[in-house]
Amino acid sequence: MLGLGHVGTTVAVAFACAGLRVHGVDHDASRALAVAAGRLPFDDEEPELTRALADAHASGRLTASTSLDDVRDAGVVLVCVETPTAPAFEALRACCTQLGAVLRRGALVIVEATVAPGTMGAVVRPLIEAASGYTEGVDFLLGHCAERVMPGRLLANLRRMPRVCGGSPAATRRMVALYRAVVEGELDETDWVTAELTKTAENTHRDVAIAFANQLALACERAGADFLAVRALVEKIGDRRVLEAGAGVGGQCMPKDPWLFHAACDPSTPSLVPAARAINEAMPDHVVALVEEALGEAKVALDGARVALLGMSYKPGSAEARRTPSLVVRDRLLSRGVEVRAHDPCVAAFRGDLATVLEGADAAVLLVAHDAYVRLSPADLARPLRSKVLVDARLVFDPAGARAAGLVFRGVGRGR
Ligand code: SAJ
Repeated sequence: MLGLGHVGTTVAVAFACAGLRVHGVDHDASRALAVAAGRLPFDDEEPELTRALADAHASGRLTASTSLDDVRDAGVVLVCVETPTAPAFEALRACCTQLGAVLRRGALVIVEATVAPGTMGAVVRPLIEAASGYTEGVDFLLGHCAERVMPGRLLANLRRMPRVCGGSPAATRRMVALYRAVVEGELDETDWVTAELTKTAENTHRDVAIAFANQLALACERAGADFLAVRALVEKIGDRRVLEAGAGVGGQCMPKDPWLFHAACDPSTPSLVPAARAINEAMPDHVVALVEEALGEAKVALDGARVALLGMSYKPGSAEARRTPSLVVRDRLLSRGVEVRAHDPCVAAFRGDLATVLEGADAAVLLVAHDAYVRLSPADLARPLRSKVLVDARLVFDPAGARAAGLVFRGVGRGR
C-alpha cells in the first residue's frame, strides 16, 4: 500500500482484516509511525476504522514504514497517493518511478487515486515500465480502481460501494478476486479509460447539479421566490430532481474531481466545469453578503459585529473540516473586521457549548445542517442573540417562522 492517507489507511486495514499481509508505505514518517503503532494517521472520528486498525495491528498482518524497499516482494501494490486538481500529479509520477525500481516481476499494481482520464495509459504505465524495464501485461499487470470512500464512513463505504475495476482482462480478473475479499458491492470490469471517466464523471455530474441548485437559489432571491417552493413544483415532473442549494461545496473529492474530468475534455469546446465550479465557489461570498445585508437591517455594521457560525465541517454529520465553505465564510468575515465565533458538534476544534457561542452574538449563521442545529427552533436562536439576526445557508429554517420569532432573517434561496 503506497500512501497512508484517508484512502490508503482504510484500504490497508480492510485487506489486513480480511487476512492478507499488508505493508503500508508513506513518505510522511508521522503517518507511517502511527499506522505501525496501530493508530489512525489522522484525527478524524472514525470509530469503526480505529477499532479495525487496532485489530489489524494486533494480528501482525499490518505493518508500515517510509521505505519502498519494504514492498519489494509484494504480489499486489495499491497506489493511494493524493492527486490534486492539476493533472501534473507530481506525487503519482514520483510514486510510479520509485515503485518501478523495486517492483517484483508478475506483480499487480492498482492505482486507487482518482486521475484525469487518460492518465493510466499516458503517465502511469510508461513511468513504471521505464523504471522497471518491464512490459505491462507481460512482466506486471496494471489496473485502476478509483476509491469511493467518504470521510466519516471510510470503512463502511469501502465495503459497501460498488467498484469499477479498469485494466486488461488479466488485470481485472485478478482485481476482482482481490477486492472480493473486502468489497460487498458490485465489481464491474472494464478498461482504464472507462474507469477513469466513470470516477471523474460521477463527481462532476454531482458538482454541476449542485451548481444548478445554487444558481436557481440565487435567481429565487433576486426574483423574490422561495427555492423550496420552486423546487417542489419542478420535481412534480417525474424525472426532474434538483439538489440542495447551500453555502458551497467542500470536501476532498467534489472541488477537485470536476477539474480532472475537464482536463480530458477538448479545450476548444465549451465545458460546464468552469462555470459550475465558479458558481459553487462563489456561494461563501454570497453568504457573507447576506450576513452584511441582514446586519444592516438590524442597524449593525459588519465591522465590529459579533457573528456565530454554526457548522464548520463539509457536510452534516462529518468531522471533516478541511476545504470547507465554512472556513471561507469565516476568513471573509474576519477580513471584514467581524468577531467570529465558530461551533461544530462533529469537529473537535469547534466543539463546545452552543449557548456560549450564541450568547451575545449579533448574528447566527447556519452553514451546515447538523442535526443539533436542525432541532433548534427560531426562538431558541433568537433568545441569546444580541441583534436577533439569523442567516440560514442550508434551507433549514422557515422564513416566516424566523421573523415571527423576532429575527431579522436571510436565507440562501429564500427570496422575500
Ligand atoms: N452539497 C450541496 N448540495 C447538495 C449536496 C452536497 O451543497 O445537494 C455540498 C455539501 O454540503 C458538501 C459538498 O457538496 O460540502 C459535497 O457533498 P457530497 O454529499 O457530495 O459529499 P462527498 O464529497 O462526500 O461526496 C461523496 C462522493 N462519493 C465519493 O466520492 C465516493 C459522491 O460521489 C457521492 O455522491 C456523495 O458522497 C454522496 O452521495 O454522499
